[in-house]
Amino acid sequence: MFKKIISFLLVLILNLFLFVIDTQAYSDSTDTDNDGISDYEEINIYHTNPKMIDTDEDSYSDGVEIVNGYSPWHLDGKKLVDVDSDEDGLNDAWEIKLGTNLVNTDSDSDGYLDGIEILHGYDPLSSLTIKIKKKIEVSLDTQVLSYYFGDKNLETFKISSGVSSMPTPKGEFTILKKVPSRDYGGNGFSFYHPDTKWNLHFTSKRWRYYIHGAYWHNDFGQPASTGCVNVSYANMERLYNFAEIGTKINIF
Ligand SMILES: [Ca+2]
Ligand SMILES: [Ca+2]
Ligand SMILES: [Ca+2]
Ligand SMILES: [Ca+2]
Repeated sequence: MFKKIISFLLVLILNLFLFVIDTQAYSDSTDTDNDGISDYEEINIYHTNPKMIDTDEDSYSDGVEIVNGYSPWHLDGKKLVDVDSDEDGLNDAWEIKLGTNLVNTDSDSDGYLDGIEILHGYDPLSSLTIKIKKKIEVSLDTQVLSYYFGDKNLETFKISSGVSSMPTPKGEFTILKKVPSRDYGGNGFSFYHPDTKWNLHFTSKRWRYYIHGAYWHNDFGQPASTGCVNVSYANMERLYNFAEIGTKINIF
């Protein structure tokens, strides 16, 4: 009888212990340093110091940096999209959005780097070789482009489509070709934009249309092109690297 009571008590204590661990790990919203980011998120997602309001000591708190898209542990005002803390080919902003680990190069331990998995369209959180769909959406009404990995929105920004006399075609397209650099205009045209970087060719209906970088204007948010979708250089390089031949584009 005595043995039974002891073992019952032991099981009870063990369960209580596990419950405490569980609660601390999954529902702790404590914010010890009061910087707007919970201890749990600081430790498990952002890898900042939960006891220090300003981990990189650049005078901006961890919370303010994260909300505004800056890295809380890289100095010099570096944006999260411009740092790759674990050098796995996936920037910190996308790691956070995708739920991968920004200090572990291979979040699902399947032997493939997080960045390589995104590049080829595989799930960086599962070792199963199921393809994840990539998708680009362009709204001509709002002059906004968004792109997605599965249902996760990676980036959304303003673009310039064709002016009313030379509109960008609407419809469902796929990327036919990736062209690192090409010239636009020249002989017989009223403009010339040589060495334009990051060109995604999506249709040859009537003309050859691309989504491409544009360095000769900064009018994003309003139509300004001769039919292509213009994207700032700051945004186009990441989109170009992300997109694959066959990636769907929806222009509406
Ligand atoms: Ca905190
Ligand atoms: Ca800081
Ligand atoms: Ca990673
Ligand atoms: Ca992996």
